[in-house]
Amino acid sequence: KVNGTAGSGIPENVPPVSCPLADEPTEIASNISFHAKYSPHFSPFKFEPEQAYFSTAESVRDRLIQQWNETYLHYHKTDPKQTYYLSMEYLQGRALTNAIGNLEIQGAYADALNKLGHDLEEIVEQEKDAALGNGGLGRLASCFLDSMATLNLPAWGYGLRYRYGLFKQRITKDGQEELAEDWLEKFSPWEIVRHDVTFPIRFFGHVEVHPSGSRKWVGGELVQALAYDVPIPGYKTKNTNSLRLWEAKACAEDFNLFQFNDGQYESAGQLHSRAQQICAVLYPGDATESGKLLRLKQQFFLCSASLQDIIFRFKERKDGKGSWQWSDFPSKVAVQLNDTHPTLAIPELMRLLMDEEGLGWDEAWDVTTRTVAYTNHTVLPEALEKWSQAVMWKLLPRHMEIIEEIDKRFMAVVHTSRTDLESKLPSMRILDNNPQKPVVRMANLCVVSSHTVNGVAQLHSDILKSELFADYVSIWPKKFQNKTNGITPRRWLRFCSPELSSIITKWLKTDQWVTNLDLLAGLCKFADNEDLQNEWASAKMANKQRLAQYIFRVTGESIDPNSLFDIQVKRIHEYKRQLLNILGVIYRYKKLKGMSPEERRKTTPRTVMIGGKAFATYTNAKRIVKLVNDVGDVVNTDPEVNDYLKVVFVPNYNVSAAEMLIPGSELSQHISTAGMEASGTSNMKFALNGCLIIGTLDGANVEIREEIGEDNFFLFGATADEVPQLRKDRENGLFKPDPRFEEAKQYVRSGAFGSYDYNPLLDSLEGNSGYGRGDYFLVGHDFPSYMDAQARVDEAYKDRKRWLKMSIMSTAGSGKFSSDRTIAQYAKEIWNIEECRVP
Ligand code: T68
Repeated sequence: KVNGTAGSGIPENVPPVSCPLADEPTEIASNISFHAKYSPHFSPFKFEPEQAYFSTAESVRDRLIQQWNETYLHYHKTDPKQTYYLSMEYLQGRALTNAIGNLEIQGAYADALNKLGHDLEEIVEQEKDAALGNGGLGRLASCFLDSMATLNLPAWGYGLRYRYGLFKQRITKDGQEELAEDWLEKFSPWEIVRHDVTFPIRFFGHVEVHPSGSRKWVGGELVQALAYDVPIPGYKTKNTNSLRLWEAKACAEDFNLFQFNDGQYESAGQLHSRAQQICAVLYPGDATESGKLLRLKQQFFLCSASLQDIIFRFKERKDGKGSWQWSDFPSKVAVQLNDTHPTLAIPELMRLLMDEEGLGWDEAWDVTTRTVAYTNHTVLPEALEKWSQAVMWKLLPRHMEIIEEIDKRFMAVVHTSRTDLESKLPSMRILDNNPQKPVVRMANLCVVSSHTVNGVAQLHSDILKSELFADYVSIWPKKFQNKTNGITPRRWLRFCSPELSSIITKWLKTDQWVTNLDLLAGLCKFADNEDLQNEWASAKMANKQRLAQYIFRVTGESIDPNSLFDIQVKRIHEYKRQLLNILGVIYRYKKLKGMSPEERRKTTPRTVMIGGKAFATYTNAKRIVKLVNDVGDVVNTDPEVNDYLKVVFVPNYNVSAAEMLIPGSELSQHISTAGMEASGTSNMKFALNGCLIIGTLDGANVEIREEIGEDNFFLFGATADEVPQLRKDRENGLFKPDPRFEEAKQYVRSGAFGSYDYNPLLDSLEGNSGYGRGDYFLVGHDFPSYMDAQARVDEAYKDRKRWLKMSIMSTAGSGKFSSDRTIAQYAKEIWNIEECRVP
C-alpha cells in the first residue's frame, strides 16, 4: 500500500523492535551517546553543546515516534471523526523543553546530560526557533496543536515547510535590517520525512470537457507535495498528533538531462527551481505580480495536498474494506480554515469530489459545506484577501469555474428568497466584477461556503456580526460564533516560569492547574497573604534577573532589576500603537530632565522594553523601530535620568525571546486603537504570568479585564463604538490636542533624538484627514488618558503589597485563557469531535 497506510507494516512473525527507550538517567545518557556516535550528521568524536543538543533531541524523538505510531494506529482502529487544521503559518518556536516537559522526563534528561558533562539549560539554547509564521495567527495555531494533543483529540495540523521562515531582525544605525533565518541550516531533528506520502499538485493548464459533460483539469505544471511530519506530544498523555508540513518537489523527469549535457545548466533545472520556489519563504512580499502568483501557488499547494491526503485517509478507513458513502465524509472530517489563506480548500474539495470522484454539484456542495469552517482574524480592510480574477483564471482555471458557479448560485438564492437583500448583493457577492480590477473576495467565499464562521474574541465576533458580515447574518443567523483565543499553559507558564509554577502548585496543593487552568482561581483567597506575596516577589525577581542578563547579552545594555519592567512586544503596526508608547516615554524623559534630583528620586524607576518585527516594506513601522532605538541611545547615556528611565529595543523578537521576556515583565502594554486588534494573545500570556496590563477596551483585553477584575487593569482610551465618531470629529477639525502630546512630538522634531527625519512619521499624527495624515489610529485622542493611566501605574508600583496582590489576581483570573478551553469549544461547537485517548 502507498502513502503510509496503517496496517500494512512489518510481518507479525518478526519480533517487535526493542526500542532503547528509558526513564533512568544512566540509560538516557547511553541513548544520547548512541545518537551522538551513530548519527549521520556529525563526527562521532565531537560532543560539544551543538552535538549534545542534536543527539538529545534525537533520543527524545525516538519516544515521540513510538507514541506517534501508537496514536496513529489507535485512531485508525477506532475510526473517530478527525479535525484538520489548515494554516499557512505555525510559530512553533523551540521543541526540546516542550517535548521533555510534556513527556515528564525533564529531570531525568537534566541528570543524563550532567553525566555527559553538559547542562540541560545550556543545551536547549542551541535549538533554533521554527518560525514558520508571522505573529499571533501562527502562534495561535501552534498553541492549538498543543491543546488538541493534550485533550486527546484526533486532529492534524497541515502547513508548509518553508525553507526560510520569518526573517531575522538586526538593528543597525539605520534601523531594522532583515536577514534570512536559516532554521534548517544543519537539519531539524523534529521532522520525519515521509517519502511514501506524496501527491501531485497541478498549476495552470486548462479545462477539458468530455462528451458526457464532465469536466477535467489537465495540462499545465505538475509538482509533487512531499510530507514531513512533526510529532506533537500532548501533556501527560500518550496521544501524539502530527503537524504535517508539505514540501514541493519537482519530478525527476522534469530535469532536462539533454539540456544539462549541452551546457544549458539553468534551463535544464528550470522546473526544479520553480518547484523549489514554492516553499522557499514565508509570505513573500506581494507588491509584484510574480510575488502575488507565488503566494497564490503556496496557498493552493497547501490546500490541494492536504485535501488529497484527507480524502485518502477517509477512503483507507477499515483498511478500505468497509462500505461507505460520500455523504459520511462530514461525519468523519472537519476542516478548519485559519483565516482566508487556505480558502482554496473550498473549490479544491468541490473539484476533487466532482471531477475525480464523480459526485454531482449538489452532493459535492452538501459535503463541502458540512465539512469546512472558517476563522476570521482581522477586520482591517487591507488584510482581507482579494485575488485578481485574471491571475486566478490563469493559475487555477477549473477552480475559477467552480467559484463562478458558487457565486451564481448564491445570487440566485438571494434573488428568489431574499429580495430584501438585493441592494446589498454587490458587496455580498464573491466576485467583485469592477471592470478596473475584477477580484475574488476570499472572505465572502468562506462565509458562503462554511457551516460556521467564528471570530477570536467576543468584541471581535460582535463586530463581525454587526459590521463586516452583517448582511449575511439575517440569512444564516446561526452560522456566526465566537471562540475567544487562548494560549497553552504548558509553554506559557509551566515551562517558561518553573519558579512561579512551583509556587502555584504549592499553594493550590495540586499541579492539576496545568491542564485545568480554572483552578488558578484558588489563588484569589491568598492574594493578601504575606507569605505567598513574598514567595511571589522572589520568583518574579529571579525571572527579572534572568531577563536582565538576556537583555545584556542581546543589546549590551545593563538594566536594573529593581526598576519596573514595562514591556511591549508584538509585530510593529500603527494600529498597535508602539508610537503612543514611545511618545509617552519621550514625555516622561523630558519631565525627568526638568526635575530636581530630589524630585527625581520620588519617581518610579522604569525600564521600558519594546520589541517586534516590522514588515520589510512597511515604512512607518520601520521608522517606529528606528525611533525607539534612537530614544534609547539618548536616554540610556544621559547620566541625569539614567537611574530612573531606560529604553531598550529588544532585537529579533520571537517565541524564544517571548519565553524570556514574559515571565520577567511587570507591566505590559496592549494599547491598540479600540476595535482594531481582533484578540491579541500575548496579553493572555502576560496576565497569566502575573504581569499587569495597561490597555484599551480592545480584543481580548475586554474579557481579561472582566476575569481579573477592573481594579487590576490599567484602562484608558476611546471605546470601539466611539472610534467612528472621533474620526469624523477629527475630519471636521474638532480635535483639540493635549499640550503634553504636542510637547512630545515637538521634542522629536527638534532633533533631540538625532538627525533622522521623523517628520513624515509625526505628520501621520497631524491634520484632519488624508493618506498618511489625520491620525487615523487616534494616538492624539488617547494620549492624555494614556498618560493618566501611566501615572496610576507609577503610584500603584510604589505600594509593594498592593502591586503584588494585583499581580497574583492577574494570574488567578487567567484560567479562561487556556487554549484547552478554546479547543474544547471548537471541538464541541464547531467540529463535533470527541476525545480518542490512546490506552
Ligand atoms: C492576529 N492576526 C490578530 N495575522 O491580529 C490578533 N495576516 O489580534 C489575533 O490575536 C491573532 O491573529 C490570533 O487570532 C495575525 O497574526 C497575520 O499574521 C497575517 C498573516 C498573513 C496575512 C495576514
